[in-house]
Amino acid sequence: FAHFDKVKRNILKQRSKRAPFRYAARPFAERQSSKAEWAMLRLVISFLVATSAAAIWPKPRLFRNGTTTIALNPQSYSFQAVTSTPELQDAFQRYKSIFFPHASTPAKTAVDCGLVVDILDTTSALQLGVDESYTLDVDLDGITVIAAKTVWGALHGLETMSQLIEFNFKTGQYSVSGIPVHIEDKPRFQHRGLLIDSGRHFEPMVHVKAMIDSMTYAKLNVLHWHLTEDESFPIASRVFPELPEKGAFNDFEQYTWEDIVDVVEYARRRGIRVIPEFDMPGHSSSWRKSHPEVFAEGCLSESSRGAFDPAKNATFELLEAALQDWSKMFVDGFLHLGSDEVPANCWNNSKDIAWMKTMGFSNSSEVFNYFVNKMVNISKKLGRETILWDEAFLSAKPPQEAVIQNWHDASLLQKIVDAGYRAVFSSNGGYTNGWYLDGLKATWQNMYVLEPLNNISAEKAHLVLGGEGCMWGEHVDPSDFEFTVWPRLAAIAERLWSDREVNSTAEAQPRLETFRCRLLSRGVHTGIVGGSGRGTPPG
Ligand code: CP6
Repeated sequence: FAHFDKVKRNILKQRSKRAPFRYAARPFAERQSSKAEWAMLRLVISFLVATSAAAIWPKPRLFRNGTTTIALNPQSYSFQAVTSTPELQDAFQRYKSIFFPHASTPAKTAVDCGLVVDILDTTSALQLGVDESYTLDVDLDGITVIAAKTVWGALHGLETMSQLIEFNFKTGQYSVSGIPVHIEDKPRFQHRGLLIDSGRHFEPMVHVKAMIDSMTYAKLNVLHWHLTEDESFPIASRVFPELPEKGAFNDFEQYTWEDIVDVVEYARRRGIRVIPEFDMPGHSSSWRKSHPEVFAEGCLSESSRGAFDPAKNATFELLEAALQDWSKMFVDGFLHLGSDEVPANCWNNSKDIAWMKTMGFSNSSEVFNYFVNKMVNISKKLGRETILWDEAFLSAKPPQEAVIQNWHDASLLQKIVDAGYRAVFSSNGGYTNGWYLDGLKATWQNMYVLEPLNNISAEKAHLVLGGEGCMWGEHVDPSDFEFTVWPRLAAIAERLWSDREVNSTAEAQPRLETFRCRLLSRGVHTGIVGGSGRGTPPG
C-alpha cells in the first residue's frame, strides 16, 4: 500500500486548494474552552471510543484509533474519486443517504470535509477471488481516504465508513469519534453468500433487490439464487417459454428476462455475484408440467416428485439448450446444478433398467454419476464452472474442478477437501444449529461459532472457498423474508469475513445490536438479536 500512502500525502497537500476542503478543521481539543473541561472530555471520550470505535460489522482485520471526536457537516460532506468507475459513482449516491439518514441540526463545530477514494485497478471484473481489500484512514481534519486495489474493495471501504459515522438523536448531529482512524481490511473467505429459494414462495423483485442492498451492509458477495423447484418454475426461458407458462404458480409470479438482467446488474454494481441454481435431476418436477417426456417413467404422476431421465438424449439436449439461454443473462462464471435429494427410485422402471444394462450400470449411484458428469461437461461447454450439492460427492464422482456445497453434517467438509475438491460450507448442523436460516432452532450464537475450517488441515484450507447462509422457502414468504434472514445472516457474514480468532459471542453481541440498529435505520425488517431472530425466546 506504499502507492496509497503517496496518494494520500498528495491529497492532503492539495487539500487547502480544493474548494470542499478549504476550511481546514481545528482539532477538537483546540475548541475546548478550558483545559480541565478537555481533560474530563478526554476521559469520557476514551471510554466511549473503547466501545464505539470497534462497532463495525463484520469486524475489520486491523483497526487503530485515536481519541478525538469531530462533528460532521452533512450538507457539505463531499465524495471524491481519484480514479472513478460507474460502480463507484453509483455507490457515492447511495452512501450519501446512508451516511446521513436523518435530517440534522447543523452543528456549530461541524467541519466541511469528505472522503477520497483511490482505486489502483479500475478494470477488475467481479468474480470469485477478486481482490476485495481496502484501507481506510480518517485524519484529524475528518478527511477520509479509502484506498483499494479494485472498486469491489472500495465499496467495502464505503460501508465501513458508513459504520464509523454516528448520529446523536438528542442533538441531531453527526460525528466520527476515535480519530485518527486507520483500518486495513480484507475478507478471510472469497465466497460469502446467501441462498434464497424462489421455488417454494415467489419473492417479488423489490424484495430481492432489498435483500441485495442489505447483503452489502454485511460485506457479503454472493447471491445463490435457488430458482427452480418441484413446486414452481418462476423464471423466463426464451427457448422454452412453456417452462414458466406451465410450471410457474401463475402468470404473475415469474421473473421475466428483463427482471433477471436487471437483478444481475443491480447486484454486480453492489459487488454481489448472482449464481443461479437450476436444481436437477431431482427437485425438478415443475419442468415436468411442460416436458414430461424427459422425466423418468417411474415417477410421472402429478403427485410424485420426479427426476430427469438420464436414459434419453433428449433430456440433455433440453437441459443444454435451456442453460445456454440462461447463461446469456447470468454473467457469473459459476452455475449451480443442484443434485441434492435425488429420488433415485424414479429410475426403477423397466425402460431405465434396460438402459442401465446396456450402459453396464449396476445401481442408481452409477446413473446419478453419469448424469452429474454429463451436466458438468455441458456447463463447461457454456464457459461455466459448476457447483453441486454434497450428494454429488457422496454418491457420485464429479470432475475434480467441480465445487461441492456441503449441506449435510459439517464433518463432511474435511472429506470433500481431502478428496481435492473445492468446497462451499453451509452445513445444516444436524438440522438444528447450522447455517439454515429458516430453521427456528438455530440461534445467531450457534451460527457465529460454527467454524468452517474446523478439522481442515492447513494445506487444504485454501480449498474452502467460503460459505452460505441458506434461506429455504417452504415456510417463508415476503412477509417474513427479511426478519428470518436478519440478524442471523450477519453472524455468518462475520465468520466468513473476519479473522478466525474473532469468535467471542460476548464481544460480538453489543456490536451486533448496533449493526441491527443500522439495518433498521436503513429500512431492513430485521428480527431481534436473540433466539432464532424471529421473535422466539433464546434457548
Ligand atoms: N430444498 C432443496 C430443501 C433442502 C435441500 N434442497 C433442505 C433439506 C434439509 C434442510 C434444509 C433444506 N429444502 N432443494 C437440501 C440442500 Cl435441514
